[in-house]
Amino acid sequence: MSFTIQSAQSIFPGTLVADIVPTVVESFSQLNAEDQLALLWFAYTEMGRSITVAAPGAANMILAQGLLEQIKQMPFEAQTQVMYDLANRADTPLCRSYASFTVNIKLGFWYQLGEWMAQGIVAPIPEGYKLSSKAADVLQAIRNADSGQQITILRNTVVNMGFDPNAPGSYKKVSEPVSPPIAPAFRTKVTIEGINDATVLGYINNMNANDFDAAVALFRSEGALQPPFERPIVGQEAIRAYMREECQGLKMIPERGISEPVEDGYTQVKVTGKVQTPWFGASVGMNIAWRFLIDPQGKIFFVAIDLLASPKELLNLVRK
Ligand code: EQ3
Repeated sequence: MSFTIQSAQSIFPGTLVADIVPTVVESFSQLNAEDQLALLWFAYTEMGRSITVAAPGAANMILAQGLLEQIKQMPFEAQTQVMYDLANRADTPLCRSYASFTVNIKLGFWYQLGEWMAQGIVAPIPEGYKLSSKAADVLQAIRNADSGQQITILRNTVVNMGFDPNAPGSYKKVSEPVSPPIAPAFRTKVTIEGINDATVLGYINNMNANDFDAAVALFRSEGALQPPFERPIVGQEAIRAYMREECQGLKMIPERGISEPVEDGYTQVKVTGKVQTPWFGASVGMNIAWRFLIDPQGKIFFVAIDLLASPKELLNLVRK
């Protein structure tokens, strides 16, 4: 039997992922716009007490500046309407512009609105606002999640806002500046207990160095990368576009792994560890598994990145 992208998806089937994330994102999407916005405000301010969000780099925010300035000039009522429209995914020019932003610009856009809400420049959530009981349940579910899961929930709700006339997952976004790869002399090299596979180590080291061309070259031309809770991204070009958009400044801290031969000369490798995003730095380490399928030529045929259900899963390196 030869592997297909579909059959590769089920390597290491015993990996327990954080199902709480899609479940909460789904219940969130069923709330009305007012509750969604208020809930995000409460969740964000509660989280802000324990973890700090880094302000986005100015260069990246230039693309959202026009829209933000436009909102800043509006009276409170119109500002509130814009936020409702975004949550309702209304078809307005502003919602279309928002949808054309990359994930990081969307997050930066809300980060700025949040700052302005706190300063009274943008319409705040009314004092004493009472969440519906459904929304209060969703907030409680977010509280029960660990910090890595919480920021993923927040991210996914924000990403879904606005009006996107294109197919979901198409990477024809407004591009943001890409920082150059770290110079070879300054690169760090990871060690992973139980793993000495050059492809896997090369993947992590190149990702940590922002060297996406080198990381993509490790994939087979029709290879695939599957981000948490998403469908596989297939082919080197699509993977490169995704990495330039989503992987800048990520810090990958793999800890341990297991590697074993499977059929037709392929090798499956599971690595567990942490990933930090530039937004939260070292204050949030997401518990992650990478499930690689390496072909007989040493190229990545498939890699899935999973957000793990609990820290205990970091030690789950069994095959089944
Ligand atoms: C203003 C406020 C608060 C209230 C208003 O009513 C509504 C909204 C929306 C508000 C604002 C909310 C804000 C500002 C939310 C900000 C959230 C942020 C900054 C979230 C950031 C999350 C980042 C995450 C989850 C990054 C995860 C990255 C991972 C797991 C990377 C994994 C990968 C690895 C390891 C690979 O090997 C390949 C690539 C891949 C990316 C998959």
